[in-house]
Amino acid sequence: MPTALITGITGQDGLYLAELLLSKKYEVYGLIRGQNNPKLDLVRNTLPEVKLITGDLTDVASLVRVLEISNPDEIYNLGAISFVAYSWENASLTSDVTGKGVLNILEATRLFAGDDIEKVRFYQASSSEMFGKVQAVPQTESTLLWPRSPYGVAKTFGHYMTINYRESYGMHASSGILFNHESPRRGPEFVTRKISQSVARIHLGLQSEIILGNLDAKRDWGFAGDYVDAMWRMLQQPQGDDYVVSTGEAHSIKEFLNEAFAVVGISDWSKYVKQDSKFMRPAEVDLLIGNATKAKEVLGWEPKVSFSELVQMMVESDVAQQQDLKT
Ligand code: G4F
Repeated sequence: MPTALITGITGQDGLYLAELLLSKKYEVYGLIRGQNNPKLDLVRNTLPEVKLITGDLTDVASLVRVLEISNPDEIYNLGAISFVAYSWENASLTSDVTGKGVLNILEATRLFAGDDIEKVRFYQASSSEMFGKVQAVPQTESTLLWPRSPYGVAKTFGHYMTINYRESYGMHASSGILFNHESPRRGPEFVTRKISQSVARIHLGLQSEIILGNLDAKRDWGFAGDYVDAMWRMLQQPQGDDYVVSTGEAHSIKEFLNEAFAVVGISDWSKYVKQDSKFMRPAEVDLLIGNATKAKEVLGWEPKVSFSELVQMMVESDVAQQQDLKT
């Protein structure tokens, strides 16, 4: 039975990945940051088979201890401060966790594995946010990185560190450059879930409007459940490498609104949507769209859920959830 350690187990991707690995008969350990984590009960209730260990990406010694306890064959580093807008207000903390945290777990792995470093396989959750002010459309593994947020800069550091450990120590280290991926488990601070939850509440008469920022920004949105499968496939390859994971389709926030309101039978949503500059960003990334040809050819990976199906899944889930809360 292979063993996997997942950092960021309480997040959307952590849960989907743990489910996938458990279905493949892995023993799964999850790193948690100890006290007062509001999502801990969610993991305990949804996936009681996952073994939780306390540690912190900013503390190398704690990571070495976690590796000694879990003795993993595969490490999935999904832990990060992942809300881009927050990273301008907390740039230093974001750099410590999202950037230097990657170095810490790579170094802890090197210390833990010693001469057996090639036996431990490592996945780094890199991000399309690294492309920022895009230098080519669509973006591939070799497109120049030009991050536009402290979060993007931190992810870029983690991406290059992962490559560096692969090249310096022969580590089986892969970097998945994942474009936006969403689901009913997405946090409500992200725009897709903010919209799906608000549309559900408007439909049920619980809310009158949604206040958003830039409606023209475009994203390449896929389904998180599909994307964790790409992570696993990367670690089954003979060598570590970098892969773009995306749908190859970009849609604007306005298109997301069209689809979401259509699910509850509303075609003209203009009276429900307001804009406020507080949701605008100091620097925006306007056209993220990925070319996942390499993932398709090497990993045999393709997205299964379409944009319309994703929006429908999210709105229907939120309608059901809001109805439950009402009763
Ligand atoms: O949903 P978002 O906050 O996601 P963002 O910034 O693209 O980041 C997500 O995807 C990245 C992959 O590229 C991940 F690395 C990252 O961790 C995260 O998962 O914002 C999407 C777009 C932005 O252009 C933003 O300006 O939506 C626009 N937007 C418009 N109104 C809004 C809002 N975003 C949020 N969060 N809230 C709004 O009211």
